[in-house]
Amino acid sequence: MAEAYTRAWLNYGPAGRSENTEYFRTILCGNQENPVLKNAIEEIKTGAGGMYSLSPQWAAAKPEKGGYIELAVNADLDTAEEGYTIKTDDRRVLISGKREIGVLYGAFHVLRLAATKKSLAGLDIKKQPSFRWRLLNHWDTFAPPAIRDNSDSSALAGSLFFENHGIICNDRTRDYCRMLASVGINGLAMHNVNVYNDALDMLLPRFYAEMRALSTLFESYGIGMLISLNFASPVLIGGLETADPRNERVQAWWKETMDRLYANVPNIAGFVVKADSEGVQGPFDYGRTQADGANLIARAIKPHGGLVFWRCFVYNSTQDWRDTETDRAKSGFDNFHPLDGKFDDNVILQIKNGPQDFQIREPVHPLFGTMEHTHEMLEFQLLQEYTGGATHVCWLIPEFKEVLDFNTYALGKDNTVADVVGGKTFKDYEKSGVVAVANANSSSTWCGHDIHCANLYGYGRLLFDASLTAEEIARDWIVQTLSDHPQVVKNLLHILLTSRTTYEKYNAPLGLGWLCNNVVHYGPGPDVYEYDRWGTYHRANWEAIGIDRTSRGTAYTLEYNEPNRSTFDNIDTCPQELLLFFYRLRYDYVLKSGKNVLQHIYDTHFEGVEDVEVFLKEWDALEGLVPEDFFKRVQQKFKNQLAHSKEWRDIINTYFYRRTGIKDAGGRKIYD
Ligand code: GCW
Repeated sequence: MAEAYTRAWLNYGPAGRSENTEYFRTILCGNQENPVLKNAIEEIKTGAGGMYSLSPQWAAAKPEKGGYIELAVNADLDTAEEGYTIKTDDRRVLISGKREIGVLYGAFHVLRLAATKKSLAGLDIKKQPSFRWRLLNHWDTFAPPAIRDNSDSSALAGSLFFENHGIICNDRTRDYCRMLASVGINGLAMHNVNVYNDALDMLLPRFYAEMRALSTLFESYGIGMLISLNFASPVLIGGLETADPRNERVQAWWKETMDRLYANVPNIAGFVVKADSEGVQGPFDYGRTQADGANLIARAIKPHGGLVFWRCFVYNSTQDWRDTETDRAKSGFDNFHPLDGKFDDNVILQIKNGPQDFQIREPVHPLFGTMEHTHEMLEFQLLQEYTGGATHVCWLIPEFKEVLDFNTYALGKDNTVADVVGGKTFKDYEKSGVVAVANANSSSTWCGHDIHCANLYGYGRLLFDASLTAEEIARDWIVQTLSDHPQVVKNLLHILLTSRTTYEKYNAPLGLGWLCNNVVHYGPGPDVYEYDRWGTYHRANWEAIGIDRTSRGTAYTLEYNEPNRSTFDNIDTCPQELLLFFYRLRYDYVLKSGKNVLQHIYDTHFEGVEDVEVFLKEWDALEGLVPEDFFKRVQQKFKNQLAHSKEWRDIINTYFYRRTGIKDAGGRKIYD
């Protein structure tokens, strides 16, 4: 564990005395025993101390004089369960929650307004989350995988939750919960979805005490505990010979194991399952379907109100590169779509945003909006596995918004991904939601890079209020974390809002993906995946590149609802930024920009590096305007990013130059 760590966006730096100051004199709350309300009171105290050097007093009755913040639970509030209102009258800011958690969210809202220097006078706000479940899946493990414990390449470094084969619950865990609650995250799985060794025992008495301590802490911040489980547990830890979902002893084992777990650990929201995926066992091993598998767990936990988050990342990971028939992009749809209506009501399918694996640009997964009778949840990745590790700034919120705004045309009507996973299209709000692979770890900056915290922050804010713009979110993060100095806001806004496009420029062109190294998924390796077993081939030769996924090729396009199907199936209407995902193109194919594919690749790789040069300059201009230690850490990161973007530029450009023998039209340096 890192000894000291930053406060990220909850630093509550001096906000300067303002009209807001007065309100922070007293906190009126009828019940300071409730753990959630207690946390709200503590948070306001911390905020008032940091921002105004005040120590507000708690009071059970209205103070005689002076400003105050009142916290109240009001079950009649006309909002969803986690909703709240904020109203300012005269000398009082009244925060009302339908339940205690709404009060806590409201308190964080007020603190955010104060920290971003907005007035608390005259407020009349009503809020409720856009999605019922706003989740994180940590991919932490009991012992960090050595190969990934690399501070440059991956945020999968040390774990927030595990150390020396044990489970951690300490002050830092509490601070993490504060951060999550401050942006409305309400559920969290600690362990990686690949569950082996010690992690199998998270269902067993061995860890009840630790799990109980954690889930109780989580609960006081409105966070439900999720547990990742291994489908083969009945064999691996249960002493049975089979994990067949139709076997009665297997069913009984799950029921008993879950009954005991629920009796000992409170606040379990559900279970995350990766099955039949990348070597992990699953129902296919017994000739059963994914629905048989999911329903097995669902039935065992139904009496406890639990949910199964069943992942759709099921594909053949032992493909032969010589096989040109199998298209991995189709596997999610092919394995799950025929099962629509076969899943129990407490099963939610957890579907990655794209059909492959968190590449910087992918089309939206075709399962969204095509399963009318099934609860669907969207899975993003905050962990920058493919998007620059702990080195490259790549702010993902603009991408997340694009995905949420994508029109699936479910039911033949306008229905965005946000509608589908928000429970508006087919199913109910209660089983709706979004999850992301988490990016925080044991590093002193939380995410291995101070600016990466903006991804975690932005994710939570966006899920709570999907109508926020990327710019609004970015601005709040900047001011809460650093400063409202115009130069700081301007430069960082530019960096955040353009960083994804910049990364895409030097990472992989036109939706191609997979030009990276294997395992760490960091750094250029244009042929590394080409002859491997993962089904992710670009098949570049001397004249063309890409896979034809149209109706003339692998027919992936047919998995979409109309009119998306036709749009992608026609090269003239297919979005340009996805052309190499959907088509095999000659290098001299001319894009709408007037450039051919090869020149586009060269140009974007040169531009990407130039963009990072600008980022570095913009950051350098902030010296003296942001805390010095923060400044230095980030400056070093930008230097590393610049060097590494050059590596991307030169390796990718040389790769294509060697393939084609065609020089850059601009005469720039491409190595032979
Ligand atoms: O991107 C891949 C990762 C695996 C991961 C898998 C998944 C946790 O490289 O490490 O396994 O996706 O999503 O299951």
